[in-house]
Amino acid sequence: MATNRTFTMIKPDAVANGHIGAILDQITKAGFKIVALKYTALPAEKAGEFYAVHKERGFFNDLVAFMSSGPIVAAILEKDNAIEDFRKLIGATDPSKAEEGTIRNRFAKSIDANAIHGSDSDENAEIEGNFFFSAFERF
Ligand code: DGI
Repeated sequence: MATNRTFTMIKPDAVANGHIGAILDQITKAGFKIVALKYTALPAEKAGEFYAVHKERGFFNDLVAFMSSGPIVAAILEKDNAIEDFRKLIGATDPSKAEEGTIRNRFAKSIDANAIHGSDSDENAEIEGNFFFSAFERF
């Protein structure tokens, strides 16, 4: 298992509900090192760009509206086996199917407002990290 990186966003629902601290605590306690961190927001145009892969899906407009509805926290995380371990830590896309104790199980209310994002591949982690952070913002 190589040490590698993943990208995450704490989504507008979890930020609005006051869960930034608890989620970052769970992430760092699970062994992820924060190597970049930003409190920011995604205007609709940027949210559409970030989720361009879903643009033909029925839920795309709702997804863009939700992701641009309030501030988010973006971060790059480092750990052995980062992508797979982080997907396990956040749980299934639909929080009603997310395992007990996962971040989505604890903090998400619905499939569209599901608290957190985690990259699904090394390649996407790189693209998504570059979307939010310049070289001098990552360590
Ligand atoms: O990688 P994930 O975030 O677990 O899931 P994904 O890449 O398949 O989808 C990206 C986001 O799009 C997901 O976190 C929430 C939203 N989404 C996915 N499937 C559905 C959905 N939203 C609605 N309303 N309905 C869906 O079926």
